[in-house]
Amino acid sequence: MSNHERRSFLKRVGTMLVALGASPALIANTSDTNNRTQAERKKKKPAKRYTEGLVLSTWDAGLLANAAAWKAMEAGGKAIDMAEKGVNDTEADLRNLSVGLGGLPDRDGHTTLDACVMNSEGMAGSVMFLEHIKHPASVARRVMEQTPHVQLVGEGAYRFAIDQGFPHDNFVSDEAQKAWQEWLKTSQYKPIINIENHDTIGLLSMDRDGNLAGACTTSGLAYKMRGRVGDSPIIGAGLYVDNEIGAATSTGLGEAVVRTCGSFLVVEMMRQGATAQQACEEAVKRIQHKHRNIKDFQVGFLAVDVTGDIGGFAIHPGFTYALMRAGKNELFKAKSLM
Ligand code: SD4
Repeated sequence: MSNHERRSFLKRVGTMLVALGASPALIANTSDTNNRTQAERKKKKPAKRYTEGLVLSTWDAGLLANAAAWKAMEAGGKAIDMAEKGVNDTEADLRNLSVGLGGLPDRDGHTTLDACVMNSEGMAGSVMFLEHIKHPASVARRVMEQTPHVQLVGEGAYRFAIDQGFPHDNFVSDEAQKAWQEWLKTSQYKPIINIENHDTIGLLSMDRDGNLAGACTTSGLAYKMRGRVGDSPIIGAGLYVDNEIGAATSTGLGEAVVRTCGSFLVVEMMRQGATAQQACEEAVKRIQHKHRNIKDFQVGFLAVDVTGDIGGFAIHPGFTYALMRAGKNELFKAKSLM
């Protein structure tokens, strides 16, 4: 929005408030706040960007994903290439029960995949409820780069993938099918923290130009209802990247993250001055505030800001994350609320 457009927008809001009978104090406050934020923004020195390369990703599988992302960077890749190649590595691991075609199925026995990506320009792509395609994150990238849309779902996403040259894959994981058969005996839906349902990969990448991108990919909650979509492919929930501020991703019970726009919230907190760690903690606290049953589910957030400062926080202990920078790739245990 240009200054002129902003001024006329504020004028219109003011007129609207008058029409609605708002008090002069409220009207003054609206434009005051705006002026103040603008002045503050002008005063604030631009943060010094981290330009040595960084990859931050969820859970233990993040170590291998980070290494793949780093390799992509060494090969001249940008942040978005790092993000895609990193999570492709996890998607290709058919033993992973939470990501890719090896993931645990829905109640009807079908593995359905969700993924999204965001690049440094703030562009986004996402696929949901996608079947028989090995690399949903790469399809999400094609949605971002080859279509005017952000999200494609189910049959449409599948057809798009096939049109784009992705092969149909009939892989069925024996392990996942066995687990589903076992589950069918009781058909009880009860997410178990950290064990049964959580290994989604959310990966945040920073290239040597200091630009940010991210990807998130999952088979979603085990034994979910057919058609259920979680946070992972939802821009602002499972992933959010703002190259001026930072990036965030989430894992855990997607419904809780969607309800609170989790990753967007983390990035917005950083915009308001919170550190990456404080922002992750605030987002978990927001989930706590909005849910009565947080002892029954897990959510974890990761964040990085443009200076390379990182944060990670979860509801329960047990959330691990992998951080690679300066060529060193390490696994950490996130702090938690409980
Ligand atoms: C979902 N957030 O579909 C995902 C699940 C998850 O590791 O994180 N699994 O709700």
